[in-house]
Amino acid sequence: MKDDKMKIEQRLQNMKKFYVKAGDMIDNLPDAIPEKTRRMLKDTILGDKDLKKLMEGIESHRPPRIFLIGRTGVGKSSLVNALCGSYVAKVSDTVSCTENANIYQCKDGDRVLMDILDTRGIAESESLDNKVSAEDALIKDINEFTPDVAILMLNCTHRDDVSSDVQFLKKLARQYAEINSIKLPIVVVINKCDEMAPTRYKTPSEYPQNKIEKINEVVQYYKGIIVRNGLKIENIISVSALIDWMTPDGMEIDVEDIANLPQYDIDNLQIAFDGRYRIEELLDILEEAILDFEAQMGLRMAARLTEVVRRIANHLNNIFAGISATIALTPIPVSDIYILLILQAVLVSLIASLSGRDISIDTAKEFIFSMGGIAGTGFAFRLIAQQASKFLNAVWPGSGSAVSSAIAGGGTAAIGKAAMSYYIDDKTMDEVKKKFEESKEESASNK
Ligand SMILES: Nc1nc2c(ncn2[C@@H]2O[C@H](COP(=O)(O)OP(=O)(O)O)[C@@H](O)[C@H]2O)c(=O)[nH]1
Ligand SMILES: [Mg+2]
Repeated sequence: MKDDKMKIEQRLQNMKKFYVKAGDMIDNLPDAIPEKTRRMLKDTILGDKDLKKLMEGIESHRPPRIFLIGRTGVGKSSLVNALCGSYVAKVSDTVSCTENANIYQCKDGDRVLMDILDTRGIAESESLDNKVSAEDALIKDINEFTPDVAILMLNCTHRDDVSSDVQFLKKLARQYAEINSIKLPIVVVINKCDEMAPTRYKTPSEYPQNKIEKINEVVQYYKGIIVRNGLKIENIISVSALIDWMTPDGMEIDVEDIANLPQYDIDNLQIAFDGRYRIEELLDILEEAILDFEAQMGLRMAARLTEVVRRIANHLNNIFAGISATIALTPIPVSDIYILLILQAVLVSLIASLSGRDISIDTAKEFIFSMGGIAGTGFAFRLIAQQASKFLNAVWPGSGSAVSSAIAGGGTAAIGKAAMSYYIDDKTMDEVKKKFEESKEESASNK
């Protein structure tokens, strides 16, 4: 987890370099690869629209600006950590706008993950007299912040009267739309679901039916208030932001005490217990609610980098499997099998680079050989090619004296999936081999 976190910046840099790397690799393929195949590789990979869009997202994203409104203790700070999957301290000094609001940045190293405007909500304003002017001042602050999305946080464990906050948001949304000519998307998040009875079930997958039903009743209750007040929202969801943290040496620590820890411990906090409930769904909802492409991508980069990587890798895998199948439309004679091997090695190497690792084509070949239980060390590639029958039989039994289109496509896809589970999901070699066998069987049964 922590390892994951530290590598975000490096991984993004690697992914940005991906196109350059892919181009270079194709340019430097051994002469034995026909010009036609090279061109197909280049055109298909570098010209792919979906891949381009994903790359664009990496290139041009900005931290999403999130406006959080909810009473003290409802879990606003915890939600930010839950969304990021790590303890993201507020590094920047909080800028106090009004007595009720402050702005801070969540950071991972030097990288800003999110800009947050945090407010206790209008219900907590001191006096009624103050309320009207405080409200106007707050609306001014929020409009200056121009949030991409507003999150109203409510508490699942007691049914508060939240009408004043709902009315406030309604007024805010109207002004926001007038000033910015786009609507302010509002998402309602009902937190602390884990504390609903029976409270002993904290692990989301173990929530019993009666707990879920009680949670849903609260959702209906709040929904009623929102509808009666005429506030338009994008969505409403019940969640738990519960995460217990521990120091790198395994000491569990109360959230309240985190600030007292040595800085090293704060920077390296780990998840001791993950009680997060429906946070992935909330991320989907937020991504959908945020209208700005760059902010949407920013949210993804902050919260779901591994998913982004997996998506790109999957897409690459399909492209390479397609190319492999195409070049084998005329069955590839065993003596030319290295064309396929090189293609697969390029695929493995690109997948590794997405995971933040820089591996050579030779290392990629080693990886492929090991899938067939063959140690490739020291073999010249040509030599391996001469042994291709043996290799093929180990990797794809029954491929015979020539490689058909289906075998080539399925085989490449299986190698790609194996590379993903090794380099992206950090599985052990044994697990990867198992995965490889499964993928092979899958593709065999699809033939
Ligand atoms: N059980 C449980 N506790 C939570 C949850 N979210 C926050 N808390 C706890 O509630 C307290 C207040 O949370 P905090 O994020 O500081 O609330 P904020 O004042 O809205 O920022 C802290 O002790 C958190 O650990 C949750 O989903 N479940
Ligand atoms: Mg807070």
